[in-house]
Formats: sequence, structure tokens, C-alpha cells
Amino acid sequence: MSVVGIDVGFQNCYIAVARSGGIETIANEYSDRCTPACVSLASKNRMIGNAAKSQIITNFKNTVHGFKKFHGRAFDDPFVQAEKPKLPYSLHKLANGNTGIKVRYLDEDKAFTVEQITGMLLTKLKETSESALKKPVVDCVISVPSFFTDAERRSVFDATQIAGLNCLRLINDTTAVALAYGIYKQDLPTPEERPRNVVFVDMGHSSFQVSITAFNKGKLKVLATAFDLYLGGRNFDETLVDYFCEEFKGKYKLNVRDNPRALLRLHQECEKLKKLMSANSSDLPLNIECFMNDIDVSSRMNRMQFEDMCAQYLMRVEMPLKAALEQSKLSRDDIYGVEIVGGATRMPAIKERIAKFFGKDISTTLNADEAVARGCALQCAILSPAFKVREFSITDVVPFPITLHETQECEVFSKNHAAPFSKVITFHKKEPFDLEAFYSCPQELPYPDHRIGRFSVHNVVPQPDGDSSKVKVKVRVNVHGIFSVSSASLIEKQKGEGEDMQIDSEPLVQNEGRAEEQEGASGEKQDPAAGGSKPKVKVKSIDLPIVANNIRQLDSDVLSNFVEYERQMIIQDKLVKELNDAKNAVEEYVYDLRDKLCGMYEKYVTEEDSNRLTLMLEDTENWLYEDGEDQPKQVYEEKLEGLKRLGQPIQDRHREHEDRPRAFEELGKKL
Ligand code: ATP
Ligand code: K
Ligand code: MG
Repeated sequence: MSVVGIDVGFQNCYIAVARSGGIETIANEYSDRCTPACVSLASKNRMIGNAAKSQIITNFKNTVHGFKKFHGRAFDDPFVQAEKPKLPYSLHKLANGNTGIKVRYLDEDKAFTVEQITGMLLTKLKETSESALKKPVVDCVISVPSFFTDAERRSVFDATQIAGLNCLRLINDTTAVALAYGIYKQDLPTPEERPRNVVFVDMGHSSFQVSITAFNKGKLKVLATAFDLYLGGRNFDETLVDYFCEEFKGKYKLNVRDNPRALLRLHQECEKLKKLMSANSSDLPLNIECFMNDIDVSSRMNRMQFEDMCAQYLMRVEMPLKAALEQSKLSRDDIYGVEIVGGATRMPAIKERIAKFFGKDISTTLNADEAVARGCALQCAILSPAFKVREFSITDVVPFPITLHETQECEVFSKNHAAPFSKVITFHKKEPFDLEAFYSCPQELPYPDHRIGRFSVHNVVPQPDGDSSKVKVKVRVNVHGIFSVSSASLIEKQKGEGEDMQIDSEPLVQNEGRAEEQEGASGEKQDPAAGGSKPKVKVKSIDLPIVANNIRQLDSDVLSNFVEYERQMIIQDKLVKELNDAKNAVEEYVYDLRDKLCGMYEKYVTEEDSNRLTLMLEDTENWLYEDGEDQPKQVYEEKLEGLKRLGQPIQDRHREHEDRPRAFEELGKKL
């Protein structure tokens, strides 16, 4: 069993794994611990992560980034529509209304779903973990923003399945950070003592999240979460881009916005400049050579100027902090510490505002980039029976209140209600019925559609005496933060039962159900004490089937098609890689042998042979760029064999000669 945690960021992904030595963040094949959330489609294969990032400008139409927030969103969603004109690649309305991503792949026009694109990214992250752990990776824990709704979570979960992962938990970013903070703390208050309350702030590339969490020994409880969905590092990049576009229009008569490549380059340069300004308050240059129409552009900027330009964004930092504090019902004095993570919190102006709001120094003891992934890996270790780790219980919260509607509305989960959590609701019914679940306050929901789904309870029949039957329905928010009506049962009155039945259709919510224990995705426990001291009556309970409709999740046949397609693409990528490796091997051999022929091999080959071989190497090199550009793998392998037949004898003579004196030396030592 693998223990892997993955932080899937809007811009940057990190992987942490559990090894015998503990939790560690791992690097990819570029020795980079950060893998860009980027997928590039091409005529023969896909490139994912770092390799894709290097295609952002050259293959801009088919290089997909900034897609995380398309999960679970319809093409007509105002957010998607607002993003659309800013993207270098095209979006497409899929048959079911969802957001598709249109690219050219294998020389065909293709519309991928966002689940498929994230699935591709996860495939890469899975492979990176596999090569670090040197074994197959299936089990993992993946982070999502705390504000993700049911549809967004279901969509990310589908993506994990496309990549062949078994996601034990979708954990909220800030909760993962809280776990990474708390699990190693030796001095947490005992369960009887007042908890230690810590604020976690994460500003990434796309959004801003705040949570307030109470710690006691062996457990954490999220008290409140708040967020600004549209405030992140990218707003600051865009501010710079806007500014320089204007400036270059006047100064150089350049219309940068008409040139996608130039615009992307400017974006990259502005992000670099932004980062430099975090460390340096003096005037800094921005220079881009051959920017557009062969013109070199240059300008300057300093931190003060930049902060002035970004005032509208900096102003928004306080609001989620305030909202979280209010919801937690704590005062500033109750806050033990403020921990910040996420790349964008490196901006001094952001840090200042957070520190000022709480009236205390902020702590940066957690690794700003890796804390989320580490928290995910820790959660995976806790959930995995294969790994021994300190017990630590996590109680998260429901970000938006959830209501169930039958004949009446009934709020089943209030804002900040503990999660995961199950509840039992009692209905009195004579026939099958439907339960409509939706988010209670559409105006507060950062999502245009407040419906969650319709759950039909089947096979409900009246009692033999014609009375309504008591139907117990269990509703839950599971470990992933996903809502469902998970089971229903009909309670059959037994003869001689003396209990008064309530004959009305008013839903009766039993609130005694407690937070589910951490027992994996389906782990669930009912409090045995629930129900209290009611007299025990003999009843027979019959399980009822539930059919879920309109939930925003891929149909199982669509999902299995995507799983299969992803597998084919993996095979295709592997074939292309093997082919490229075979081709590169020829090229490398040519360069290597040519160098050596006029170097270390010189003494071991006649001039005539050397000349002949050099000519042959030159021919091969030319061939590689012409007829040999695009050949089957076998052709390259044969080519290499052919060269080696000539090169090997020289190499052998050289080795023999080198070895001889060494052998004498060895012999000398022994004597
Ligand atoms: P999200 O959390 O929104 O999904 P993410 O997890 O990919 O996004 P992070 O990796 O936490 O985001 O942060 C990336 C952002 O942080 C980028 O906007 C990047 O420019 C910014 N950033 C990184 N280092 C610095 C720095 N030194 N100064 C300013 N900004 C920085
Ligand atoms: K990240
Ligand atoms: Mg992040």
C-alpha cells in the first residue's frame, strides 16, 4: 500500500510520501519538487508538468493550464465565461453543458473534459510518486480548496479515478496544513484543557483561504473557514501585465493583447518581477528581448508603485480573516498563532495585512509550498493500515449549509457543521418519495447552481393496517465533503407494539449522529448511545433502494471510457518516449564517438579507419535530421547497432590498453 499526498494547485502541484524515515516531499525527474499544473497535447503524445510548461508559449493553443476551477462548472457558468477570453487555449460547450477543453491531439480536434485533463495531471503525479517509491501507487489523499462544492468535489474525485488512483480522502487545503502543523506538536493542551486555536491562511495562485482550527492532544477541529475565491497571486500578475500592456502601447506602439505569444511571455516576466519585488524594495528592471515585431522592450517598477497599483486586491485580504474570526466566535486574544502558507503570502503587503488584522506576528514555520502536500500524506498515513502513525482525529466543516426538500424544507447541515457526519431523518410515508438536496443560501454560494441532487427512496409501502410507514433516511457528508442520501430503511411495526406513531410527513431530524471516525472513504459509525433512553420496541427494518439523480458526477459508463482512454494515452506516451530514447541514443553515440575519435581513441585507430568512421558519423547525423527524422524505433536500434559494430573494437582496444597498466599496478600492490 502506498502512502502518498498530493497538493493539486491551480498553478503548482506537490507530492509528499511516507517512507520509513517519515514524511518527505519528493522531486520529479527534473529534480523539481514542484510540478506545474500544465498539460500539453501534441501530434504524437502528451507532455505533462514541467515538459508541458515549456510548451506554454510555443504550443499555446494546445497547452492547458489554469483549469482547476472548471471542475464541476458548466460552460455557461459566469466564472467560466469570464475566464474564457483570458485563456490561450479554447473552451468548448460539451453535450451535457459542461466545460470542455478544445485542443489538437494526435492530429485530431479533441474536446477533453476537465476531469480528463486533471486525470492526465494526476497520471503524471502518480508516475512521479511511483518512481520515488519504486512501487505502484494507488492509495492517496488529494487536496481541494475548502470552498469546493459538491459538484466540484465529485468532479475532482472522478479525475482521480481516471488516473487509476484510489483517493482515500479529498481533504481541504487548510485542513491538510492544520494536520501538518498539529501532528508533531508535543505540547498541545489535553482534551480537558482549553484548546489551542490557530489561524491558517493560504493564498495560492487563484484563491485565498482561511481556517481557524482548535487543537487538543491527538485531535483537531476546524471551527470556521472563509475564503475569497477570486483573490490570488494571479491577480497581481495580471495587474502588472495590464500596466505594461498600456505602457508598451504608448512607448513602442505595440498591441500586446493581439499577440498571444507575446502576452504569455509578458505574463511570465511579470510573475518573475512580482517575486523579485517581494525580496527587494528598490527599482527593478523588466527587459524582454525580441518581444514583438523584433522590438526589445524595457521598463522599471518598484514595490511601492506595485502595491499602489494593487490596492483593490490588498483591500480584500481582511474580509475573509474577519469572517473566519466572527464565525469561530473567538476573539483575537483567543488566537494562539497565525500560520501562513501558499506562494502569494510571500508578498510583504499580504503578510503585513494579516499580521495587522490579528495584531500579532505571523508565523512562517510551515513550508509555504509543501505544507499542503505533507498534510495530505499524513492523512494518507493515518488512513492506511500499512503505516504506523500517531492517531490524530480530524473534524472538518461543511462550507455551505445544505437543505433537504420533500414536502417541506429542512436544513440538514448548517454552515460550519462538523464533517464528515451522518444524520438520520425520519419520514412517515405510504409511497416512494423524492428528496431534493440543495445549498440553502444561493446568494452566498460562489456557484451558480444551488442544486446538489435528487435522491429517490424506492419501495416504500404502507403498513399492513394502511398506516404510513416510518422511513429512516440517512444523509451524510462523507470524508471527501461529498453529500449523499446514503441509505434508507422502512421500519415495520411488529404485532403488539405499543408505541405511538407520529403520523405526519414532517421530517424529524435526529441530530445525535456524530462525526464519522476516520475509517477510509466509506468509514462510518453511528453513536451507539444515539436515541438515549427511549423504551426499546421490537421492530423489523427493511433496507430501501435509493436512486440518485442529477448529481454532478460522471456516469459510470462514461467514466470507464475515460479510464480506458487514459490508459491508451499512457501507452501511446510510453511508445513515443521509447522511440525518442532510441533516436537520442543514436545521436548521443554519434557525438560521443566523434569526440573520442579525435581524443582518447586517437591512438587506437588507423587514420584511414578514423576518417571513414568520421564520415559515416557525419552521414548518420545528417540522416537524423532528414530521412531519419521520423522512423520506427527498430530503425534507430539497427542504426545504433551498425555504428557500434565499428566503434566497439576501437573502444575495446582502448579499454584493454588502459586496463593493462592498472592490472600491473594492482599486482604490484599485492606483491
Ligand atoms: P491555488 O492554491 O490557488 O490552487 P497554487 O497552490 O498553485 O494555487 P501556490 O503554489 O501556493 O499556488 O502559489 C503560487 C503563487 O504564489 C503564484 O501566483 C506565484 O507567483 C506566487 N509566489 C510564489 N513566490 C512568490 C514570491 N516570492 N513573491 C510573490 N509571489 C510569489
Ligand atoms: K500548491
Ligand atoms: Mg494551493
